[in-house]
Amino acid sequence: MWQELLKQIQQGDTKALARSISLVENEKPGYETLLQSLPASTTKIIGITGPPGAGKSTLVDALIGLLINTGKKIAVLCVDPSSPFNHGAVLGDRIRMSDWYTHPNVYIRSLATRGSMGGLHPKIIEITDLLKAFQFDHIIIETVGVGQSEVEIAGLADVTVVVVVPEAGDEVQTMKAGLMEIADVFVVNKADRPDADIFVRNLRSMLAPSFSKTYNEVPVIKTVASQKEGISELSAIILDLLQKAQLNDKTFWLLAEKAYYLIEQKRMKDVSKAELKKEIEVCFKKGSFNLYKFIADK
Ligand SMILES: Nc1nc2c(ncn2[C@@H]2O[C@H](COP(=O)(O)OP(=O)(O)O)[C@@H](O)[C@H]2O)c(=O)[nH]1
Ligand SMILES: [Mg+2]
Repeated sequence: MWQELLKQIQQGDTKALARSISLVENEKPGYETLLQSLPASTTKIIGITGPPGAGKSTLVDALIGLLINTGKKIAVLCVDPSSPFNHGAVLGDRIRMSDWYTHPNVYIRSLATRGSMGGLHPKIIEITDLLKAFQFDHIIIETVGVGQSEVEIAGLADVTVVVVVPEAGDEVQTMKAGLMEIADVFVVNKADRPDADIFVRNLRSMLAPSFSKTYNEVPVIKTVASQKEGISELSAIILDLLQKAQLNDKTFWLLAEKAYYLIEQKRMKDVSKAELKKEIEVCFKKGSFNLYKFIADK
């Protein structure tokens, strides 16, 4: 079954792609074989992250509009951990990206995290790799940057775009260090707001070489996504960064990051807390229980 699916995916069958994503999401029999059969791919991932309401979906919508003009095939994965039941995210994104839902060269899929608070979707790495097998020209992943998830997206994307909005002038000062570290590009969206220029200036000075050497090349771009302003500049920068992201040290760090995450998941797969509790109880009642010895014997 998976052989047929893989063949269909490679031939550009979006229904087969959707089916294989469900297969992996639900860990249906054969999903591991399918994943292990995926051919090597060089498609790069564009990550777009930032707080809820910053205009990420609107921005992605505008970016699709630019990229599609050049005849490219594009996949978009929207991951919204703030909506465990998905409805909100799907509806909102569907309206915002409505132009593209029926376009033959665009594939949009929304995912919600299940169960966990925040963070990325548990199967995001695998789903991204399925998309890579389809041979899209660009894969865009939109995630909500809350808590740790913005750091996680950095381990997934070859180029990470952090979207922020101009707030009170000194908001930049309190911006989470996490966002600073992962951004390859900063987008100040909603630049139609009054304090946009002050905000951009503060952000730039914060990113200036005097602040830290590492950040001195992070571009800051002003956009008004709802008016499609600043999009071509952003797109040019992203394409340039993607070009530079060809096989370098970061490529292997990204793969190591993914391997680490997958190994961790695999290890924990057979561990059930309820089962542990039962075993501990038995051990404990035998007397002189030692937690470390218990773990070592596992
Ligand atoms: N004023 C203004 N509103 C915008 C801009 N970009 C997006 N919006 C609006 O901001 C709201 C949230 O946008 P959305 O793309 O869903 O944000 P997301 O949660 O980051 O994906 C929507 O009502 C958009 O129409 C912008 O540049 N200026
Ligand atoms: Mg969104």
